[in-house]
Amino acid sequence: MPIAAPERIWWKPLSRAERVWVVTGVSFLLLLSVSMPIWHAYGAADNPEISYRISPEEFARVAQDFIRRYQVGTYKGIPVVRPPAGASAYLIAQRFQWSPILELKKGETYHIYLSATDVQHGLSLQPVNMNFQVVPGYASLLTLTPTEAGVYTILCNQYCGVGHHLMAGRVIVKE
Ligand SMILES: [Cu+2]
Repeated sequence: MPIAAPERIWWKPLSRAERVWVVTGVSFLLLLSVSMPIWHAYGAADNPEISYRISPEEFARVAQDFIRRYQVGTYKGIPVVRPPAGASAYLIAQRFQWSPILELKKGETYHIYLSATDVQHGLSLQPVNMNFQVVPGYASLLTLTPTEAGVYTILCNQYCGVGHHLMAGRVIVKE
């Protein structure tokens, strides 16, 4: 017996459950599509961020100069650096650490250049939940003014290798 050809319009009739599912799915898709540009324009989710092209070697060199100039100590082998208010600061992401530990002053504004020297990393500043992509070959400029004193943790949230889960750094904000 030959195999019967499938019906041309296989989804007819559409059951009630399927109809509810399709309507829900499409509504949600439209809602998200519309809210994205609105959120971009009016939400507070986007941090102003400018990126510059820079080779990993050049970034490492500039960051090391910065560390040498403003280093005030060492914590677990990582330099602790206190940039003057208004200064440019540099933060290197490299498997599997963030360097240096920045010591900032509450209420002052800093220009922090962020880049990776090996692979992509993700900067997640906790507990304030600020997230930035850290890409080798690009320095991203974050201009920020800490509003609360404390010790903040930087976690890597972009898988970067076997030590990824150990890649934690810190930012210290003093009164
Ligand atoms: Cu990582």
